[in-house]
Amino acid sequence: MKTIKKQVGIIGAGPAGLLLAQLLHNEGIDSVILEAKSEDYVIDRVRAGVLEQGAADTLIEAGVGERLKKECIPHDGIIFRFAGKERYVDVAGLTEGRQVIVYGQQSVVRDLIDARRSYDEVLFETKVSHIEDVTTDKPKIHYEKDGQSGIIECDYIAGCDGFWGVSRATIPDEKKRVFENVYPYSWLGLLAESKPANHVVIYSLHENGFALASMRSEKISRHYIQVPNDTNAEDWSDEALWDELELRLKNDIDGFELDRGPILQKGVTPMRSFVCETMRYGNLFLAGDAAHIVPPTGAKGLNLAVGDVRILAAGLADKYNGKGTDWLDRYSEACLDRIWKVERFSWWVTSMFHRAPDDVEFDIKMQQASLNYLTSSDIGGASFAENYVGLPYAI
Ligand code: FAS
Ligand code: PHB
Repeated sequence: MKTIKKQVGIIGAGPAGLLLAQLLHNEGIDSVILEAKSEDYVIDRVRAGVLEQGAADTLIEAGVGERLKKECIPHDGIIFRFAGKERYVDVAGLTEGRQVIVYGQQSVVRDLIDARRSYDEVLFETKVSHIEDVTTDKPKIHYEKDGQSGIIECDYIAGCDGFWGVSRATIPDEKKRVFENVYPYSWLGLLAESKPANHVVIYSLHENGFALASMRSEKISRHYIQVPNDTNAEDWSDEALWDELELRLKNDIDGFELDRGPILQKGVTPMRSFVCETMRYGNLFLAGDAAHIVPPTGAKGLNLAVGDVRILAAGLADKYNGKGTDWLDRYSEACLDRIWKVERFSWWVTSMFHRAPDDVEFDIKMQQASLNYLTSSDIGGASFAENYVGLPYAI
């Protein structure tokens, strides 16, 4: 049985694990990432697309922002469509110039993997079976690779293995509390070779349900519609999907046409709000989707992961540089303070733009009135804008 010794063992090569490894590397701390899937699978996964300004700045400061700076699409605002009205929320104007940055998660993950390549620190197709001794100062990660089993012996374990990973399950039930809300609808998303519907993202509240128009570049669009939970993407022909998307985005407003093109990928994303309290158990630290899930309305999933690893990297750097363990000791509490605020924002935006099966007419009136208020009041708009561009990080 092969045993590898490292300061930090990281499970999962998603944005959380990869960015943590980059930040630790910049602090001279060695780590290894164990990823169950292949490199191509991890890179080809179509997920988030909108970065908060702070997340983009973190990637640039970490030294993996060259392509981001060249290819990203900054947005100063967002468009809301509802009740036959189109309203522009001047996010930059309401936040002294802060923006959101459209740059696909696939690109973020590729940039981070490229940065790790020369250090050979990402073990792909390496599945972690279990973790042990996390309450000792020599926790161990047990993994399987090419039919062989091995052990990573380390000082600290970062559980960045997403919602379905092994890390959170390692924390005994009596040591954690989980809070969850599963929404009675999902998103059917598509990636297409077509011109974006607008230069900023459009959120549309339609009686048939939510619709969102986004992009990845000037030639690649990313759109979503709300669908029932048991929907199978193949149930929707491409034409029916474009028709419904156009109907909901148009929202009875004249002069709106949606450019159509070959659909490259489509898939259904379930929607849940989920938080695990605590995010630390002994020398195991959870980060990203392993500890919390937000519905994608509000585009916060990837951005929350960045907030976690900024604190974890700072805490580990302080520890290894002999500056004490204050940030490690406060890790869970510091992360959860911002996480619960972002969970609230994501739940609020989701509730404002989606039609629940048991909604009555009064509910849609309330949604329309909420949108009418926050798009006709600078104070209301500023509250949305401050959250959309990203709340301040703890560190
Ligand atoms: P990730 O899930 O990205 O990465 C975890 C990694 O751990 C995976 O690569 C997995 O293979 C690996 N792993 C799991 N178990 C393991 C084991 N036992 N051994 C080794 N490796 C293991 N956010 C948005 O803002 N907008 C969106 O449109 C959007 N769409 C999404 C669509 C989907 C289907 C999903 C699931 C999420 C979406 N998100 C979206 C949220 C998304 O961006 C996540 O928040 C982000 O990927 C979280 O990053 P990580 O925490 O690194 O987890
Ligand atoms: C995306 O571009 O994928 C996107 C944009 C806004 C969201 C969610 C996803 O709220």
